[in-house]
Amino acid sequence: MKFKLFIIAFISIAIIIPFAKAFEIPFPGEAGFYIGKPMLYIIAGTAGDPKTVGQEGVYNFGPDKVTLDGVEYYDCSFKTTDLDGAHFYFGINSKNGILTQKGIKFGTTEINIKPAVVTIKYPLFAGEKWDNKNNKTELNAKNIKIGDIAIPELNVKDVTVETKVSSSAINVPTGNVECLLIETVYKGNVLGAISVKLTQRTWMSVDNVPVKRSFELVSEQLMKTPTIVYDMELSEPNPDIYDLNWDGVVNILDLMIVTKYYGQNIQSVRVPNPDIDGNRIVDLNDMELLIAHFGEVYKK
Ligand SMILES: [Ca+2]
Ligand SMILES: [Ca+2]
Repeated sequence: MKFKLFIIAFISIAIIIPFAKAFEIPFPGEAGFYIGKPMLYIIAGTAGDPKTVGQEGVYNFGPDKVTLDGVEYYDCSFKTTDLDGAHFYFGINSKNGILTQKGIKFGTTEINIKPAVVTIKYPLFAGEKWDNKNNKTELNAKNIKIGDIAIPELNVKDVTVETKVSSSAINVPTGNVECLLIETVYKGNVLGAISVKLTQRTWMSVDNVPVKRSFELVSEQLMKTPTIVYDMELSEPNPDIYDLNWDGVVNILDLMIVTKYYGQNIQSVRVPNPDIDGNRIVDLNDMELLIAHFGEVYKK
């Protein structure tokens, strides 16, 4: 049995094209969004409930869906034990290779984006830019706080949305990870007079895993420093270190991930991490560890 697995593993090494250094994230298909696979994050900042900083929570991309303005979106949630959680509404458009964002909800605050904006355009690479020039974007916010002012409902029309992508190595509890930083800036005028800027930043690993997300609000008229709405960082590359693709079982698919990176030095943590023993190289030890745990089933 063991011998057979080694044969499969070495054949896999031979057929997989070595990983290119300059990294680009191709459209990974629906499966590449790890739908319904829990990932652990730590809250690194939030103005809403500062005592939650340092708490760990679980992020899930779907699998539940919500219908907003007649279209279905994945309800992506981040939950800790004492939070109702934050929700991000994303749509996957496989035909065009884009991820759209329809809204955000945290506590009682809800932001609906009309129409949904392109949040990731694949393939994703440093230097890429896009904007909403051809769309009139409107933000509808419920129960929002700007500085000390609480506003029950607010419509902001003609919002400009600009996104740029850059390379960024980031240090999170998981380790130092090479990422592509997607920075989206929403700008608009509230009540025709107060300028408000919302910046959403997502750091994506080469394997399309959001390693960190932050969302900040600035209004020069209303506040001296930006308000961190939320800031969350990946806490572990993988809760079950042998189940690299988070599907709940250690099998050939996980072995394929190890073989894909076989022989490579791991300069920055990969997510998921094929360097199982943490010696910075993907080698036979990692493969043996994985094979020793082959067939194990993890409860999610
Ligand atoms: Ca697996
Ligand atoms: Ca290793």
